[in-house]
Amino acid sequence: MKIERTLVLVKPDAVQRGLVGDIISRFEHKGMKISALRMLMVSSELAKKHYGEHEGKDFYKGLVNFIRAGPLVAMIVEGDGAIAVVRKMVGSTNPKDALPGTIRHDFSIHTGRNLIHASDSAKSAEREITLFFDIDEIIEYEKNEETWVYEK
Ligand code: D4T
Repeated sequence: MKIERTLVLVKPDAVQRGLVGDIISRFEHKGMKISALRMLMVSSELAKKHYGEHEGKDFYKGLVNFIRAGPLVAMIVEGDGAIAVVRKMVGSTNPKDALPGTIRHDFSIHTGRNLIHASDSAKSAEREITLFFDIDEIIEYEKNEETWVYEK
């Protein structure tokens, strides 16, 4: 078992469409733990840092504007192999390619409005968690259900 933490952003489109609860529920129902959670308006500086790898691409400006178009919900999701598991639950970048049962498939249709971000590697997770959370905002706690989620 390898417990990992990953950064999830419930993007402004999901907040406006009232999907925050449904999205959080999926991770809770999977048996994962939320170890940090907050709603925020992303600054221009934070948006540019978060999407730095896409600078210069034709969709970059739209992406940075979109992530700042309204409040988003940032959270750290924790669990066994969480980085890959959460990416799988999120689905392909283009919702038209995302498999049924994934968040992007089930709730969205357009790449520029694909509801959610999740870290794509251990390195990205570490970088992105530090961008969105201070260390003292990450809460370590036991969940009573864990013996019913994991065979230790
Ligand atoms: P994020 O980073 O939001 O979890 O998305 P992905 O990891 O699935 O995809 P990505 O980094 O390649 O793209 C980041 C972000 O840019 C938007 N986008 C992407 C877009 O608007 N047009 C495009 O052509 C692409 C490739 C969607 C997600």
